[in-house]
Amino acid sequence: MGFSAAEQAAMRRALALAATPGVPLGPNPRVGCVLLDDAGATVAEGFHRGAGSPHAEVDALARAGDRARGSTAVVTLEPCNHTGRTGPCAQALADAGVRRVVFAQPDPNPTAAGGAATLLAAGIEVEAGLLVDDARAVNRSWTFAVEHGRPFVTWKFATTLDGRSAAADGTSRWVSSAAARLDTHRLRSLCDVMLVGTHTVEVDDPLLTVRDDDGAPLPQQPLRVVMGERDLDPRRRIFNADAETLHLRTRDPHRALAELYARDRQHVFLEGGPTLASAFLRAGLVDQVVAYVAPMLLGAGRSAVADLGITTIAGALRPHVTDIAVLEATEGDEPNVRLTLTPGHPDAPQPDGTHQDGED
Ligand code: AOF
Ligand code: ZN
Repeated sequence: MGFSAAEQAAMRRALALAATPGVPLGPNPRVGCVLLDDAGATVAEGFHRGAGSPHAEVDALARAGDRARGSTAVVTLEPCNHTGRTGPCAQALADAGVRRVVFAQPDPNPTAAGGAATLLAAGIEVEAGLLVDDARAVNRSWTFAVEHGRPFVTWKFATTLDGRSAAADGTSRWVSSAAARLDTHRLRSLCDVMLVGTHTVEVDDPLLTVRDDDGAPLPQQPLRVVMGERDLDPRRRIFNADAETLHLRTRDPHRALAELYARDRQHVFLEGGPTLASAFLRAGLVDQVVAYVAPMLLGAGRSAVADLGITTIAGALRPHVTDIAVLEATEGDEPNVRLTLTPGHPDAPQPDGTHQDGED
């Protein structure tokens, strides 16, 4: 069999539909669907607009009406097989008389999977895998979270040339440049959790919201999460009305991530201090590192990450650099460098197999 040129073009279109700007971040993946007639012409298009709204296939079927009969459905994700917030798409496609279904990514969600088998049992031709890598990339955090049973973790930190994140007296504003801070807000907006420890809340009193160039909070905010066992002063800025806040009374990264996954969270932006960063690194629970390096020297002060249990150079963690960007200088600033890295071998043993607790 294989995929026709029209199907390949339709899948590219479906991927673009899936990534339509403005769809809110939420528990559901982004999905696009294009219905083709026998000649390969588009009958209708659809996409998913977030949890609770119709799935992409149902959206396209509704637009096609009777013209869906005999068509080929090109979908970025395996049609679902379950009744969740909405009904099963596999059944909807069969009921509409669709002849053939081409999808990119098999649904990794055990609750929803099985649509391909249902379609085949209904006598519909099914082919999978077209542009699967692109489809996974559209829903990178969702795919990761569902496959690993925990959110993806991006650890972000700002450091001086000598690896310090605060001066000896504890002051840390501002290590990175205005351009770097703005860039951080852009990255925050791609995540659904901002995570710090109780120590950071006590010492820095951060807002942890996503703000625009003028400092105004954006309408959609990640959940602010503080982990650690100590009580927090309710007057801290993190408890203001700009976003929701959750205090997780644990110091264990595994437990924190399990709790966040249970709350449908898929991408954690870890901005805690050195102890929390160290706890996540030791537990092997950092999936991406974003480091802003400022041309500044302190010579003393808090290091960006606490002890990792590494005593010799051979034991160093050596993440791979996946991107280097220069954030151009603005008035009164020097250029900063942003390094993006991934842990070298996700399954490689960590320097210390046990996970250490952290509270900052
Ligand atoms: C599809 N098409 O457009 C989407 C699918 O709670 P529900 O009912 O919205 O179901 C969410 C699950 O359904 C989600 O985790 C994923 O497995 C699948 N999403 N499936 O056929 C769609 N958004
Ligand atoms: Zn569905």
